[in-house]
Amino acid sequence: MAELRTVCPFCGFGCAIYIDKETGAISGGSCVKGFSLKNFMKEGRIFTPLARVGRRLSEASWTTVILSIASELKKIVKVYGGDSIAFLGCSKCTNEENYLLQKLARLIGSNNIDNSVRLCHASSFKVLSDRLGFGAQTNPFDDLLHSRAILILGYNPVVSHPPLASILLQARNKGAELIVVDIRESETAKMANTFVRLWSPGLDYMFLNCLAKAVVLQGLHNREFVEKRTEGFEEFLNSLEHYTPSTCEEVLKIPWSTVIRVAESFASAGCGSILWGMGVTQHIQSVEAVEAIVNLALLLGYVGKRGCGLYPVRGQNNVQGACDMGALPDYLPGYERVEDSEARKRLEVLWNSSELPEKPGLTAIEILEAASRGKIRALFIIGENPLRSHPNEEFVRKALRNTELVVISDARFSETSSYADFLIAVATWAEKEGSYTNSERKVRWSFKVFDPPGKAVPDWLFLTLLGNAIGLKGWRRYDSPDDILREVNATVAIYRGITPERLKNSEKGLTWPCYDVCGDDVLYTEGFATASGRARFSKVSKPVDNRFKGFRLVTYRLGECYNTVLCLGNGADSGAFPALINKLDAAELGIADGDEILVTTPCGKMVFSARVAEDISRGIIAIPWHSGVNRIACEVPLNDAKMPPLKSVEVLGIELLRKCSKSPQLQLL
Ligand SMILES: Nc1nc2c(c(=O)[nH]1)N[C@H]1C(S)=C(S)[C@@H](COP(=O)(O)OP(=O)(O)OC[C@H]3O[C@@H](n4cnc5c(=O)[nH]c(N)nc54)[C@H](O)[C@@H]3O)O[C@H]1N2
Ligand SMILES: Nc1nc2c(c(=O)[nH]1)N[C@H]1C(S)=C(S)[C@@H](COP(=O)(O)OP(=O)(O)OC[C@H]3O[C@@H](n4cnc5c(=O)[nH]c(N)nc54)[C@H](O)[C@@H]3O)O[C@H]1N2
Ligand SMILES: [Mo]
Repeated sequence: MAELRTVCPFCGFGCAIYIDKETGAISGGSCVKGFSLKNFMKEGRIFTPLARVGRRLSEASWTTVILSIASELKKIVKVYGGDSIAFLGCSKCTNEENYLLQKLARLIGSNNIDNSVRLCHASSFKVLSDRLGFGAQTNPFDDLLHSRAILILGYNPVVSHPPLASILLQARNKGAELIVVDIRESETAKMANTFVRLWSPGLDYMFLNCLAKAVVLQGLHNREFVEKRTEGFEEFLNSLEHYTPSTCEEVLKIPWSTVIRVAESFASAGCGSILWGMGVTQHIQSVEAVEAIVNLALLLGYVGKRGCGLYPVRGQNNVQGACDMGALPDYLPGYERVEDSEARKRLEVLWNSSELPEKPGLTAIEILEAASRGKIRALFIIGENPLRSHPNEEFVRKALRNTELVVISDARFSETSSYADFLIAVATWAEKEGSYTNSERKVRWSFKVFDPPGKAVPDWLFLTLLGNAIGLKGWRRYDSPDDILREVNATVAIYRGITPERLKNSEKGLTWPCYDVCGDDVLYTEGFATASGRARFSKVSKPVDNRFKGFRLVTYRLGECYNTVLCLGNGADSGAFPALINKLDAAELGIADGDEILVTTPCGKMVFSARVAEDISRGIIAIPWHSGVNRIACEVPLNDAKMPPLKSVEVLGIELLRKCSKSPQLQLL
């Protein structure tokens, strides 16, 4: 068999990518990112481990690097304790690597471990696990073909998950009603039957509560489902009293008849799904918004059935797996709570370790905040680029500068990697093997096809050697990803049946929960995974007038760019990153298409090129986040899931800097 199966390293849709070992030919990619894989993976690589000598990073041997990190770490733990160490990562690494990373952290005595979910779907995770049982998508993607109405909020799959957009298009062609809610007419909005443009960012929870009110007023809710399968309905209904047709009209600035029309078409479909993305989660009110999504689904009985699903579509290729493996400050592997002494005891026995730390650790932004005050003495960054991906570059820089020991593992040089004391050169896609879990909870094995370049090694090997060198009680030398996955099978109940043997032989993958046999790929068909077996409604908060003073900076994604790593055909200086502004706002500010503007936030200033648009709400300046705009985003306030407000940054001013007729330019000040 010359062709080997891998999993695409980009998004959480997780296309299978096949590589012919002999010719190197690649097939299976279904979007522009996937098509770029072969060349892209070779760019900017780190070939050898590097250690800081004075101001420079110099080549060093693996032995020196691992022994030096181990010895510095031991000194720090001895003086300051295990919780002075923190870990960021790694939604790009395999399940086995994430499992090892969190084990290393916990055996060192630290629960300060988080991953990019904190910038992404942490609020979805929190609400879904609290209300339904599992912090995950309920149904597979193909199931959308059975949905008769599909509500999409703050999510642009045409750009972010193109193969899913194809499924949505098929569903629409089969007669499903596609309803898209966004603050601008996104590519996905263009294929909708109904598009609702919100006039202000962060308004989704009120829109959803108004939809729920309309459903109740029209008597369209599913009484049988509510009665048999849920709890907390009365309290929810009482709290919904604050939402009346007139308060809804006031806060949403859309006629009540529009709300009724959307509610009716979604409710009367009989079977519907809800998809949401960063436009919902990266806001201060995102926990309320996801609660409102769950409330609406429960009200209509749109969960636990084929064609009725909740889809917080996952961003990174293994962000689901990183969470499943417990790379989280408050959850052990398999979603057992850190405070649960029984769960900790079970792990202590399995790991043959001494006592595990019992207090939940710091989340990602809290880790950097503590680091900026010198409270984190050693920081491990495994496959993240916080200097670009986290808000407020100056804040991140300060955190990196004020940390004694910074260990960064990456496959390529990034903005952040220059802050490393030790830079770990690692293997990436197709250069290592292991399992990944996509947004559907589907676990698949990705085979090794190529050797890593130079002296690079897979993250799991680095971690296993480091644990050994530190001499952690309970650590053991792992020989292969299979070896680690076997320990995962023994530790994580929902992965018990996902053994290396089964997984390697499974073309389509195995979906969790998979105790001994893998069950249905639709969650909650029988009961919810809560203590009572019922799903819980959330009370809603009062509507508030969302009027912000001045502008808000909103970020979004481009199809040809991937997070901080990839921008095909664009350079940061090519003027490819325009700032969208409504044409009426632009006229008031004297701005024309292509003009250079200065955007000021409480966290900095940056120059962009204006793109005057009609299809974006007023009071918003929307900028692709790949542009480096996080330089001026702010890290606070955090929402209830400890996420920063990446989609609604306060803007202090927008100034016209220079009239430009030529091609737009983006410059960093
Ligand atoms: N090409 C490409 N694909 C990717 C990525 C990439 O960078 N590039 N990244 C991957 C990752 S990590 C993730 S998490 C996913 C994210 O995928 P998406 O969630 O689709 O990402 P965004 O474009 O950031 O945000 C989605 C939409 O939210 C809208 N929006 C902003 N504020 C609001 C609001 O308040 N309300 C509403 N209703 N809408 C709002 C924006 O206009 C945008 O259209 O994509 C993954 N796939
Ligand atoms: N303003 C604003 N900011 C945002 C967002 C936004 O919408 N707006 N989106 C947020 C979202 S949804 C996310 S998920 C985050 C993403 O934030 P990050 O995870 O920091 O971003 P990536 O660019 O995906 O960086 C991943 C890094 O992992 C490395 N890598 C890849 N494979 C491996 C591997 O196997 N091992 C190791 N060790 N390294 C590897 C890559 O080279 C790269 O440097 O950004 C967030 N930031
Ligand atoms: Mo993400």
